[in-house]
This record gives sequence, structure tokens and C-alpha cells, in this order.
Amino acid sequence: MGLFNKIKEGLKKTRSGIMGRMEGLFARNAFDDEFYLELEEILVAADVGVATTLDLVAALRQKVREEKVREAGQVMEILKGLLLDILGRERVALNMAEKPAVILVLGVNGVGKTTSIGKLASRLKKEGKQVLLAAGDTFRAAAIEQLEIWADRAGSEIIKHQHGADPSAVIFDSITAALGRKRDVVLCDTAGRLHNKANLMEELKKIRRVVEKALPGAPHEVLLVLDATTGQNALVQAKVFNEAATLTGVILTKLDGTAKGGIVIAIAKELKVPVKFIGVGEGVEDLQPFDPAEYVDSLFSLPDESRSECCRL
Ligand SMILES: Nc1nc2c(ncn2[C@@H]2O[C@H](COP(=O)(O)OP(=O)(O)OP(=O)(O)O)[C@@H](O)[C@H]2O)c(=O)[nH]1
Ligand SMILES: [Mg+2]
Repeated sequence: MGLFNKIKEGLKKTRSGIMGRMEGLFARNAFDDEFYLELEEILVAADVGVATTLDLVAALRQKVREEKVREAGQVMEILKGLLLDILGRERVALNMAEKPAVILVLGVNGVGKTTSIGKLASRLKKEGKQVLLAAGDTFRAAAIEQLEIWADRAGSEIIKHQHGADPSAVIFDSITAALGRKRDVVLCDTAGRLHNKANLMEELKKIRRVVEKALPGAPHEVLLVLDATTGQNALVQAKVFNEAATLTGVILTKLDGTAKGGIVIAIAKELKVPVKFIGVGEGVEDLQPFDPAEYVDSLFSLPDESRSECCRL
């Protein structure tokens, strides 16, 4: 399966979920109170979130009135434009200007941190970068072994300590090793115990301090991994992590497992932190750079196979 098809395939649920209903709504071609109410319902159901939905629909209503627009196609274009105002129009690449680029990967347990690091390592390796993985999750049993498997798969080096060791020390050693060996990038795995535990946040702050000490100017990226299937809870997690560690980007995983991809919009609106990658499956190829224009287009153009799927439902 080609990469593009893979993204389409991964987002199929999101597309058929949001668009299955949106298409019918626009097809009525009547932009009255009922239209806006139903649009609100669809967006909230798709995880866009109440606050963001209300803003979005109010802005759409105002533009449609001001521009005296009456056709479904034009209304849809205005809505797309508003979505892109929130998401940004450009893809936001990883900051890889420094060598090594130090990338911290954070998130609560089970969201897909280690898997995303593995996929990212493979992707960067293919781009010709020399990648070093830091086994910073010393808390969960088997976390180090899991990262080792991904390191093997990606043909990357890994720096690890014992289970139970100080994660900051592992990351410090990894950066020092990457400096000495002139590696391009250090991807740091971290533990994902619950965010409401103050000790995790303290640990993350400590990791940040140690990273800065190991390499002034680092970390160059602090990526939060969020599981799209957890809905609005992802937003709560994001706020907590952002306070502790000042995020530079989000990796949104498991979009293949939900018909509610609207959380992408809520994250961009509420957090002002760009979604940089999306996870659309468990395989090594299933991490894709997030392209706002492509995403918005995919929401509004139903491919044939989803069309038949939505009609069967
Ligand atoms: N379907 C799907 N599954 C995913 C995706 N990303 C990760 N997973 C799965 O989610 C599960 C948890 O992934 P991990 O990478 O271990 O998550 P983690 O955040 O490192 O978890 P902890 O180390 O326990 O904190 C695994 O079974 C992954 O295969 C994705 O994009 N789609
Ligand atoms: Mg992990």
C-alpha cells in the first residue's frame, strides 16, 4: 500500500465519521438555524470540543451572512478556511537545526510514546539521519526491552541504564554520547505514569533541567503524545504537560482507531501547539507528518470506498 493510501486508509474512520453526517447536512443546501445547530452537534460529536465548536460555528454564520453566500460549496469553503485558520496552513517540521537535535517525548501511559519514537527513528533513519534512542522510561518493567526492539528495527543505537535508574541520568548520558559520536538526533523516551501525580511532573521538570545542562539550547523539541481515542481528556493532559514542560508539538496517535478526528482541531485551538505527526496504525510506516491542508481536504472529500461505507451504515 502506498504511503498516501495509508494515510487515507488511516483517516478513513475520521472521514466517514465526520463527513458521513456533514455531507448530508450540506446536501440540504439550507443555511438556517437548524443547519447551524446540526453542524454544532456534528462537530461536538467529532471531538472538536464545545468551546471551539461554538466559536467556529459563530464565525461561519457571520461570514456566510456578511458575504451573502448561499451555495453549499461556498459555505464549505468558508468552513475549511476557518479550520485552517486554527490549524495553520503549513506543515510544521521538526526543529533539526542543531546537532544533535534533542527531542523529548512525553505523555501518559499507553498513548504510544515508545511506538511513535520507534516509527520516528525509522523515518529519520530513512532520511539519512543518525539516530540515538535514550531509554528514559526506567519505571515500567519491560519498557527498556520494548525500546530496544524498536531500536533494532530502525537500525539505531540505544543508551540504557538499569530498570529503576534515574531517567535524567540516562538522558544526560545519551546526549553526551550523541555529542561524542556526532549523531544527528537523540529521541528520548520517558515514563508515562498518570499526569495527576505530581512526581511525574517534577520528574519531567528535572529531565528538562538536566537536558539543558548537558547541551545548552536543548531540548529542541518537546513532543507530547496524545491518544486520539481518549477524546477531550487528551486536552486536559496537554494542558498539564504544557505547564510542566513547555511543549513544541504534538504527536496524535491512534487516529485509525477513532471516527472522531476532530480532537486535532481542539488541540490546535486551545493549545496553540502544532500537531506535527499523526499515528495511523501500529506498524513502522504508520506515523505521518501532519499536513493541515491535506487533513481538512480529507474531511471534506469522501473517497469512493468511504462513500459506499457511509451509505451502507
Ligand atoms: N492502532 C494504533 N495503535 C497504536 C498507535 N500508536 C501506538 N499504538 C499502540 O498503543 C499501544 C501502546 O503503545 P506504547 O508505545 O507502548 O505506549 P507508551 O506511551 O510508550 O506506553 P507506556 O510506556 O506504558 O507509558 C501499543 O499496543 C501500540 O502498538 C497508532 O497510531 N495506532
Ligand atoms: Mg513506553
